[in-house]
Amino acid sequence: MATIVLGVIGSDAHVVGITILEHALEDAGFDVHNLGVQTSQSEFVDAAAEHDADAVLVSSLYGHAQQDCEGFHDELAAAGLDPVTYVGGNLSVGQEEFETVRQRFRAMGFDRVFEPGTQPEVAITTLHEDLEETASVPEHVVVEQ
Ligand code: B12
Repeated sequence: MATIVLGVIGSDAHVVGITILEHALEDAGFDVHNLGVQTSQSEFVDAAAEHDADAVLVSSLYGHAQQDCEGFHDELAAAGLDPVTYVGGNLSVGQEEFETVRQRFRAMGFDRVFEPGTQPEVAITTLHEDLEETASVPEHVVVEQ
């Protein structure tokens, strides 16, 4: 099963969303390394290298996501890493159109940019698609060969 590194970037201390994501991803069978809140770019990069992460999920709620994520993909590349990268939470300040926000973070290198309030199931389904894995099959389901 795929390995996921996740955390809340910068000085952001909003812990609830990332904790829910951690448990949902673990329940879905992913190998999850939650770096928690107030995680620096270099801590993300070091953890991604240490755990050979397939995907890195960045959360930001407090309105400074753009500044905190600037140069993040350069740091990953400098470490020779190219994981799938997602960012989500509450990525802007004010009433900005989400499509504008999405384009900005896509231009920064994120593979996917998630709207405020994205449910964990959406992240799980998308990870399965992006990592080209089949969803885990419950034990009682007989799979015909
Ligand atoms: C609780 C809360 C706090 C608590 C946090 C306690 C804690 N340790 O967690 C306290 C009181 C400390 C706090 C402080 C601040 N907060 Co606050 N806070 C909130 C509040 C009310 C709820 C956040 C929450 O827990 N939501 C519940 C969880 C389950 O939802 P979630 O975090 O959105 O996560 C879900 C999804 O978004 C998604 N998700 C999240 N990240 C990611 C990442 C990926 C990759 C994916 C796929 C999905 C995903 O998955 C989760 C599960 O569904 C929100 C308002 C709101 N209603 O959202 C404001 C809010 C986030 N806070 C805000 C602000 C401004 C602050 C402060 C800067 C205020 C201040 N001036 O001091 C500080 C920042 C302090 C810091 N260093 O971080 C603003 C941010 C504004 C913005 N972005 O434009 C908000 C939106 C309030 C507002 N309307 O103004 N806050």
